[in-house]
Amino acid sequence: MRQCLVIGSPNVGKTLLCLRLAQACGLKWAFIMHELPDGAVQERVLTIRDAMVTLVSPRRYTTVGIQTVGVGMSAAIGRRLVLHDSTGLSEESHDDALIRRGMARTLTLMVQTEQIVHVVDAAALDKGVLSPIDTLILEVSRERNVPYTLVFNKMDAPGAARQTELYRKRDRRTRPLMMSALRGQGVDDMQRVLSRTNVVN
Ligand SMILES: Nc1nc2c(ncn2[C@@H]2O[C@H](COP(=O)(O)OP(=O)(O)O)[C@@H](O)[C@H]2O)c(=O)[nH]1
Ligand SMILES: [Mg+2]
Repeated sequence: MRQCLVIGSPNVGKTLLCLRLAQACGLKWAFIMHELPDGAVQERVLTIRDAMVTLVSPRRYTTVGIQTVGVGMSAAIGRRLVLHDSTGLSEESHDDALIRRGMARTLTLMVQTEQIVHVVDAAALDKGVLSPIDTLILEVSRERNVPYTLVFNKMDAPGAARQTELYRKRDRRTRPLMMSALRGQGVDDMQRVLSRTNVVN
């Protein structure tokens, strides 16, 4: 089973993207293993719908620690992928020690994982430029030379299309995959990319 880390800043839609992907793969239930920053493991089985209500939130740092969602890719592909949803990373340290530990665990996984999905809030870009933490994630991923996908999420939000256009003019090498986890748009593309190996965009 291929291990894939879903990484990015807080509140960019990482958790919703994981659940949308599970839904697109036909899962009705999400088996979620929640690794808490203190090392304890909590297992929960939720319907995808309940998971969306419980785990997706406009509050920053709702995901503390690593949430693992097993996603069965299509039978034709016959491959399984394990998505590790992670604590949002930010440049500044956080007052809460649990969140700091969650971030540290995310960084550890970034250098160990077999595949990286890097989620960015397209509407939050400034003049089409990635934030310092997103630039760091992109550079480390390239150094690691594992399949890497840059996802521009929240394409439904005002300004997202313009920011994406500006980004593309600056960086023609990295082709972001555009999606709206909220509306479920772009999930098929995501599935296609994840089911191929050795994809680096
Ligand atoms: N407009 C818009 N909002 C989204 C989208 N994806 C996620 N959100 C919202 O962004 C907030 C954070 O989502 P969440 O998945 O918890 O982000 P995480 O902190 O990166 O895991 C929630 O209020 C979501 O409903 C999207 O594609 N478009
Ligand atoms: Mg989350």
